[in-house]
Amino acid sequence: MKVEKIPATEGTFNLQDYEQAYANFDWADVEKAFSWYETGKVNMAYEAIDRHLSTPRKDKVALKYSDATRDESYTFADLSRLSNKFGNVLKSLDINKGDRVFVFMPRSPELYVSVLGTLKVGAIVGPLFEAFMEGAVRDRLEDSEAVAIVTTPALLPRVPVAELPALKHVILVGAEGELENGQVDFQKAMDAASDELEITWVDREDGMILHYTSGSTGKPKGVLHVHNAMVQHYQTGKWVLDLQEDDIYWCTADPGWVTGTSYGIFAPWLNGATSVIRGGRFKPEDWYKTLQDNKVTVWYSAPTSFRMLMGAGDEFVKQFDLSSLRHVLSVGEPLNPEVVYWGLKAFNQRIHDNWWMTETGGQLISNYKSMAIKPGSMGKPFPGIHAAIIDDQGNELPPNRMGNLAIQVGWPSMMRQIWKNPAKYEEYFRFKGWYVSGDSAYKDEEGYFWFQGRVDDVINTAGERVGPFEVESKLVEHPAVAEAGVIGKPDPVRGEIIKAFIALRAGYEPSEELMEEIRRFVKEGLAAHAAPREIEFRDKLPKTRSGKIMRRVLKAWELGLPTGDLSTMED
Ligand code: 6R9
Repeated sequence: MKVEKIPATEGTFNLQDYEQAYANFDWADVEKAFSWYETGKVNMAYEAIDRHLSTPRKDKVALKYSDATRDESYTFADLSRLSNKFGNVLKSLDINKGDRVFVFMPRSPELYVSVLGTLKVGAIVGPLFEAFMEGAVRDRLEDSEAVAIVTTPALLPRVPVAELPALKHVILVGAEGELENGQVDFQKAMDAASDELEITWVDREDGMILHYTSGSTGKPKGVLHVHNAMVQHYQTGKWVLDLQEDDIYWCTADPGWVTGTSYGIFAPWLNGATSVIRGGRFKPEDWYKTLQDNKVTVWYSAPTSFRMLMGAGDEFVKQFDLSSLRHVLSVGEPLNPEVVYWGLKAFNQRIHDNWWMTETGGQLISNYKSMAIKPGSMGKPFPGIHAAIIDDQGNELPPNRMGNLAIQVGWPSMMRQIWKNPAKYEEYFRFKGWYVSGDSAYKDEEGYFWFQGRVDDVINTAGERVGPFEVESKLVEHPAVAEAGVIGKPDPVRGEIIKAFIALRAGYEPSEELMEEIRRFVKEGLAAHAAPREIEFRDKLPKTRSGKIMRRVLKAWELGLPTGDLSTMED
């Protein structure tokens, strides 16, 4: 296959020669960058924030936050002080090392301070999307036996406190009026807390953050990362994000998604960069203004956002001065070549695609500034990462053969546990020595990797991973729904949209109104992004003899493709 290449760029980038860097790389060398290399005292929050206080970065802006009503800057010293205070708030509630503390609120400085303060007392952070509805919140808090949640009065009704025996404290940001037993006023507690804190030192292998993510079956799984992940966050921040001292960096991801923590919190601050955080919802004008007004130099976003910006038109972009940009990156789903060419035209930047997962904790395959880009490819493995395509027996395949994208085990930010589910964890490692991603891909003869799809049925809509099973389970809770099968249907803007095939219960007739009602039911019961944009009523759904809905058959029908082997399908 002949593919066009966009030539390498230069600049301040320090991975000058990929091949050589790859050959000479050793994670052990990266460890020397951390203070624990000398002191033996480990804590992610210390390395990301407090370590900089003995350097000129102390008074540098770490967090530049804005939304419709706020515009605030926090230095590394400010974040150190505030997270110390929050650490003391948690200590006063007897929250300690290993306890799970969830954050459930819109992006705000308080959210970032809460994450850092939680880490400082050695507790494990569990970030949630503000869009989660009660059921989604319950599943996660229940499974992890969280002891505290930081949230807002507006979101509080979605926290089923009475059904969560382990949950002892609800910390309310923006609390008003009388509080109930177990509720804490964030601001009052912060005001009263000392800004000096004895950081809880942990082991590099101790739990740090718990991200719940969807699989194709069952409930969401809790992916546990440890403090040692910082080794990967730091070095990929240097070589993939290309963070330099004077950069103004903007990662558009919410901390509810792993990109919003690994690369929205850890990587930039470990590298001492200024991080821009924009609150509120996506609006093209708002985003371009954020880039322009903050003079953003490094911008990390997702294909779905780039596609929406592209959709807003080329004339629109020209109204903004985006000349500060020097490096643009994308993750979350396949980056269409069309979007890469648009980036060149619209703001004269290559968009650098990279690939990784919640489970991998950090970037594994990337396009680097120093490398030619083949639009449509995810790039090449990061130094220290051995990626390969393996067949269903675990054998490595030669170039240009599609198979399972797998990574040799042993990189610093690899997940260490699926919370309380060792069997699920082991499934990823079913071939000795390999982590199997669940994605299919191939590698070309030059070592570039090309994404092909999910091996399982997980849907990726606008960068959000949605397990079909979760949506189906919610659908069948509706009184009119007998059975539901949910698939991702290719969509030019969102990557995929959720399409539901529904068989109705007797006595119910298909109608527009019913469709709307069912959609609303999922939206309110699960999350807005999980609600099916398309619904098709059918008399019967294709199922296996053991009763599993055959999504691949639904998908084949939808796309007009051959259905493949139907031997397991019920009559
Ligand atoms: C970081 C993140 C992981 C899944 C992954 C794959 C898809 C991510 C991609 C990509 C094509 C890319 N994905 N990056 N597909 N090209 N550059 O996205 O984590 O939310 O866990 O999703 O997303 O299918 O397996 P997560």
